[in-house]
Parts: sequence; structure tokens; C-alpha cells
Amino acid sequence: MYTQALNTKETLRPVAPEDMEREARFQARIDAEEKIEPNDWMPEGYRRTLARQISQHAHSEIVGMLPEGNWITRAPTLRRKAALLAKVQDEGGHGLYLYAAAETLGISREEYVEQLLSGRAKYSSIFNYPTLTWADIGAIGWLVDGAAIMNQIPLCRCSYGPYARAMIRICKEESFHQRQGYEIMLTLCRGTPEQKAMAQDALNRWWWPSLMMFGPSDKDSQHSDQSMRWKIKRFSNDELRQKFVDATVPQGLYLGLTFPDPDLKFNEATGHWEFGEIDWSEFKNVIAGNGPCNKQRMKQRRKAHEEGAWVREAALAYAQKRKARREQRAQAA
Ligand code: BYC
Repeated sequence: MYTQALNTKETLRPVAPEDMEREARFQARIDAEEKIEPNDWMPEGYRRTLARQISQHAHSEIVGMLPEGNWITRAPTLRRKAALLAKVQDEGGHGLYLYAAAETLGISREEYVEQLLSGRAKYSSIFNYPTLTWADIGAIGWLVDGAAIMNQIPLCRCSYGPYARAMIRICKEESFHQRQGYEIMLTLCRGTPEQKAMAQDALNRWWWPSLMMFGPSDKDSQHSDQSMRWKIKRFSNDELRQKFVDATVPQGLYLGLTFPDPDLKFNEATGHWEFGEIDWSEFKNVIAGNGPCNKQRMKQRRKAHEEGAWVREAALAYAQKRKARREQRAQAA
């Protein structure tokens, strides 16, 4: 999918005055909706922004496997287990496409993984909340994947080619994830009063964290303006959050559920659902590493990484053996 000949680290240097003309040409390409490819010249800030966003996105997919993976052995039926297993595998795959796209920016996957494991890189706030009941699996699919799609569909038109192309496949899979989640919620809501109460409890706990997934409000978002100029982002955090609320509230009402927001009301004049104030102190606390499950998630990731060392070593030894054999054959010929 991507070119193999990557720009080297030597090209990572601050923008010099003579680069201003190149920068203007670069912006003109962006404005003309051309895709930027790995070996094209790009401003250092563009490269850094993409490396940060794509790798954080990859980390989110990988850490995102944990809260749901937790329920694979406890899924209520074989059909539910098969669907959940496939979904969690898809997330692993998304992480891999995204690390591959991020590597085209000249930083190795090992380095990105190290940034995650050492706590220097962020991953989505949402994965620091616990999955307490089976209904949480429904709520994650419906709300978390629903929010993810809302944010990710515009990324299919991102100006950086490898990221945009990776997002096309990811979005197709996310759409299946969202539907399987909504179907779990629908089944619970049409079930016994206890099952419906479980669905309501899951909505109560996941609603506000799902709204936080879109990031800080526009006035507090550090990167949005520049990322919009570079067409990495196509919509602001608040615009996407509003689109999500408008799409999701009718779905929740159809389920017969109540949203945990007394200020939620439909504004006939604007055609939008108005919602209450997000608790930004909670968001800041979670991204600072102090959410309910941050420590547990990172501990699990570090353990999985350590336990996977033998796989990496074996793959490397096998690749070396094949290379040596090829060289021997070439010498013999
Ligand atoms: N959580 O200036 P801003 C999934 C950080 S995975 C944590 O608005 P930007 C799925 C932000 O990084 C979902 N941190 O930033 C997987 C920045 O900090 P740094 C992941 C957050 O980048 C499995 C600071 O706050 N999706 O879908 O312009 C199962 C200021 O923010 C969050 C993606 O990664 C957050 N929620 O906009 C199910 C999508 N929000 O880096 C589902 C790609 C903000 O300066 N990413 N921060 O230290 C994006 O679209 C953008 O990066 C964001 C933030 C909208 C998230």
C-alpha cells in the first residue's frame, strides 16, 4: 500500500526561511486537494502532527482491544462470541494499518510502541473506563464506534495519502462494529426489565465519556486550526461532537432509553440537539493518566509486549535465516 523508500531522519529539520516558498507550494497542493505522499516535501510541523495523530490513533486501537477482549470468554451466546472476537481482531488490524501509515513518516514502529509503553504518547480517553456488564459491549459498539466513525469518515479525505487510504478500510469495519453494538442494545431493550435496566446503566456510564472522545472544545483545542488548514482535520472537534449527538439521540430514543443529561433538548429552530456542559475536569484527569483504568491498561499492554518478545525474536531469526539461505543460493548459482 505504501512506498518502501522512506524519507530519512536527515530530512527532519526546522523550517528554514528558504523553505517558505516550498511551504507556499505545499499549501497550494493541499488547497487543490492533492494527496501528499511519504516522499513528497512537507513542513516539519505537518510531519510531526501526522506522526502524533496517526500513532495515537494506532495506540487507541490497540489499547481499545482490552476493555472488549475482557468479555470474549463471557459473551452470552456463540454468535455473540464470534462477532466480538472478529471485532477485537479488526481493532488489532486497524492498529497495524495505522502503525504502517505512521512509519511512512520516518519513525519506526518500535519507537512508536516505546512512546506508548513509556507513557509519553496518548491514546483515546475512552479506553480508560471499565466494562462492567455485557451491556457495556453493546454501548461501546453503539456509542464508541459510532463516535469513532463520525470522526474517522472525514479522515478518509485527509491530505496525507497513506492515512486517508488506511481509513477507508477501517471505516467499513467500524460501521459493522457500530451495528453489532446497536443490535446488542436493541436485544437488551426488548428483553426483560433487568436487561433493559442493564442497557440504561451502560448508556448512563458511556454517554459523557463518548462525547469526550472528540477532544477539547474548539476554543481549547491546540491543534485544530493548523490541522484544518492542512486538511488533516476536515471538521472541528465541536462540529463532529454535534453531528454525533444529532445522529445518536434519536437512536437512543428508539431504544426507549433516557440520556443522562437533563439539558438535552431538540432546538426546532436550528434542527440540532442541544446538550449540557461536558465535565472537562474529568477529561483532563483521564488524559493525565488518572482515569479509572489507565494504570491497569498500561500494565496489561506492557505485559503483552514483554510476553510477545519471543514472537518478535523468532520472526527476526527466521528472516535472518531466509536471507542467509538466499545469499548462499545466489553464491552457488
Ligand atoms: N483522548 O488540539 P486537540 C477507535 C489530546 S480509536 C486522549 O483537539 P487534535 C476505536 C490531543 O491528542 C479512537 N487525548 O488535538 C478503537 C492533544 O494532546 P497532545 C481514536 C485526547 O489532535 C477500538 C490535546 O488533547 N481516534 O476508534 O487536533 C474500539 C489537545 O487536543 C483526546 C482517533 O485517534 C481524547 N479523546 O484532535 C472502538 C482519531 N482528544 O497530542 C473504537 C484520530 C484530544 O498535543 N485523531 N486529546 O499531547 C483525531 O481525530 C484527533 O487527534 C482528535 C484530537 C480529534 C482525537
